[in-house]
Amino acid sequence: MTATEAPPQAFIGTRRLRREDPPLLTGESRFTADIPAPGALYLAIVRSPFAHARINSIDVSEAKAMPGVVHVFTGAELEELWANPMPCAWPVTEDMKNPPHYPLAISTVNHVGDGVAAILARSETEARDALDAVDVDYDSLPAVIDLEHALSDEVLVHEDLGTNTAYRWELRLDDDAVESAFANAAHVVKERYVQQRLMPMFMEPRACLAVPQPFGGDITLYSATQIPHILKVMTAVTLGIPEHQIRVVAPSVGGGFGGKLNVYADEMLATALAFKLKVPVRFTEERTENAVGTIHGRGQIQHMELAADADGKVTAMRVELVADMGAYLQLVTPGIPLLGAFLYAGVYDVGAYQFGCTSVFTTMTPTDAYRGAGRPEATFAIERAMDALARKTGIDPAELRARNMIKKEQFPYEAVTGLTYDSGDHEGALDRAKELVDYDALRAEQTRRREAGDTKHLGIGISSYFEMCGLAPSRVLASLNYSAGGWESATVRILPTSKVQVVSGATPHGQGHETSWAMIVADRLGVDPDDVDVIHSDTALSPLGMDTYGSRSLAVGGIAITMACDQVLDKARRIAAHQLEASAEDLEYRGGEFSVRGSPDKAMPLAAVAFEAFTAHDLPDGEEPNLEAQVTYDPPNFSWPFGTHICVVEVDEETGSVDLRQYAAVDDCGNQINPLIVEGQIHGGIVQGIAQALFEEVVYDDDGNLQTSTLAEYLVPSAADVPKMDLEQTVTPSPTNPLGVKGVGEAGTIGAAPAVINAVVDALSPFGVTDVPMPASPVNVWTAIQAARSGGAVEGTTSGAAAAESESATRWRTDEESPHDGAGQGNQGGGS
Ligand code: MCN
Repeated sequence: MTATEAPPQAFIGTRRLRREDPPLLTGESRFTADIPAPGALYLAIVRSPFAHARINSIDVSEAKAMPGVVHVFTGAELEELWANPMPCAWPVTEDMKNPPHYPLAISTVNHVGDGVAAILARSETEARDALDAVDVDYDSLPAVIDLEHALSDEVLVHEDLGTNTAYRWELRLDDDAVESAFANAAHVVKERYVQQRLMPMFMEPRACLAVPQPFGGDITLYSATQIPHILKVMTAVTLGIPEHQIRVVAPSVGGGFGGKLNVYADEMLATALAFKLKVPVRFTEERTENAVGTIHGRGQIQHMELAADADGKVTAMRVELVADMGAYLQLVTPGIPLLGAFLYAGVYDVGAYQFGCTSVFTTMTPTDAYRGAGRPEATFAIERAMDALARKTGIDPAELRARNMIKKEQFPYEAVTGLTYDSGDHEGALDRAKELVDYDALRAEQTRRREAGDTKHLGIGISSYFEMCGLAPSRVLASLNYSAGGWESATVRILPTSKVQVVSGATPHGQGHETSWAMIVADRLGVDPDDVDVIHSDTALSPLGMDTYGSRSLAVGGIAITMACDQVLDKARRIAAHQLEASAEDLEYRGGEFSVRGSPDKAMPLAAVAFEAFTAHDLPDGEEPNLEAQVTYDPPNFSWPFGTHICVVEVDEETGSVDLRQYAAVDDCGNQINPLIVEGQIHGGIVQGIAQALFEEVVYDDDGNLQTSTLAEYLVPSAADVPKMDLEQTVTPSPTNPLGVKGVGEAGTIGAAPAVINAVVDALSPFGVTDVPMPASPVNVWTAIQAARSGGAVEGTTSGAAAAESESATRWRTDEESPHDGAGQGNQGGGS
């Protein structure tokens, strides 16, 4: 086999059980808090109870005298430890405002939970007991929790900035085309959606442990992080410690969901103090601390406008966002809305496109990446707006989508945003999803039940999505001002005993990489997956890496591994040819053995070649010993997975409760390495989308106090809340990488929320309801019904004008009945 020949696939595509699971299920996995560190001091952080306040003074004397307390430091006392403020790696515009953010606030606190003092004690209990003994004198300042009000700059979060606007970013490619499409539109819909804030909820909250090494000033930082490599660089930059003296290890992480794609104050404090005091320092977050100290996700207000012709073909769209940055810019906070900017056109062939985003500071916990990061928000908006257009035109939502979808033959497709979509078959996914739920029968049942006056209303919601993942080509990231590349690195080496070691720069935290990577290597090299050891998440063993997020690990890291395998095999072929006294071109590689074409007795197993490479007694001239290759791969394009999800709900008009009756998802992530893992990723992702649609919401009161700081108030769905799902996949390989794969880690989350909310709104359309705010909790649903009945608007939703539409007007109209309202005369009040 040469590197370009397709290897026989024995493992890729099989449902191999995850090797990661036995230690996780039997409690043998080692999490950060399990790592022993004799003599470690426990770090506890005194956090602001105010959303916004000036610090007048901090009295630590009482806390210092508490049992077990060794040190207490204020922000001012530690100022000298920081070479730089906490990092933000995505300055999206030249003039972006980025207020200095230090691990402990020095003069002003800007959200509940902002750290003001650090306590180090001999035990965790003693450290936490001393928290209340620190006496901070604050002057409280007004909170800023309403995004649209924040824009007015009436109350400034950071007074020195003179504005609450962090940046304004636009994608305006052809304004004339957009204006003309809207001027000539037969239908216009204008919608306003609210993406509520969400909290990443891990099995293990964040934890870290910084251990100074005995000699030479080196330090090891163990952290429940998704990004050990990025964390190493950023620790060096923030603390001014030479990067080569820092080793970062991510043991079992307990899930990340984007929330551990960050650099946190506690990580910097633990490392800086361990380095300064020459003693291990450990920090483990409590669940309530997690609610204020770890980033939140989403937090956007979206204005969507679609222009369409008389047949419902979208001719242009305008998107305008207000994005909540929270109190500070964390690692990639500003870039999150931009990741969505390229996806608001969804799976549709839209004529012209305009996007603008204004990002504002508020006095709430900073936002940042949360599973999907910008892309679920974009998909939600376009998929809700397509349903609004369906109502406006009277065209069935499935039919309207099919009319607008990019056709299979149009791929590779140059999108209006300038990006190239690699491959897709959107109508195929939509058709299959419709079959899975028996769409026509459902619509017939819906009509029957409405006519019979059923108080449980059947709703059907569709969401077709496109995802931009496999982050990403470094040059594209450069054009978005991202401060790092999008490559990934891998080393493959065959040991003298023929076992294989893979060193991966991707850093799994629940995605099953060890299993997947072993399957790729086993097929590529013709070995047993059990003979492949996968090393990751330790910067001493895997010094090069860009880590795991953005569903990039397979489409970037997996390809690096594939290419490294090919290079190892090429070298093995040269050594085998030398040993067999044949030319390399005459060798075949099958079943783990090289043989000379036409002379099957002249053969040499890979194991023997590996041993020859190790002893180096008889290698070809100029050939280096050992079988090893290191590859750093920068992809030429993103990968573009897609799919259609259909959710079927029954909504009780008397209680407002939503019963998820059926959920069907047809996803396409190209060729699959392990369909079992793919299904698990989709399943978990969908649950997170359902959670946003029906359950989860971060709530602050007017003074900026978090009202949902425990799991009693922040409603995370349990297994019992989720229906059995019909999961199917179509396979449309990506033409941009040798495995034909696309990412899948965020797909479910991206597709799910709009499918659920479209179903709820569809169920309630007889009342004239055109929007229900997320989460569609019983109270929100019930309120929407009552508001529609009384002709009023629901707070935070589209206007009541739409809600007041009559029952007959909101049934799906036929094309003939569709009112072709004149140019630009869409429903200005919102809704459809
Ligand atoms: N896979 C496959 N075939 C494909 C695509 C993927 O077999 N065509 C497999 C891969 O080999 C890998 C897994 O699916 O084992 C996910 O791969 P990929 O789509 O490349 O995504 P990443 O590994 O980069 O994971 C990141 C993604 C993100 S961004 C979040 S957030 C997320 C997620 O994955 N957080 C998770 N999945 C999670 N799963 C768990 N259990 N916990 C989290 O915190």
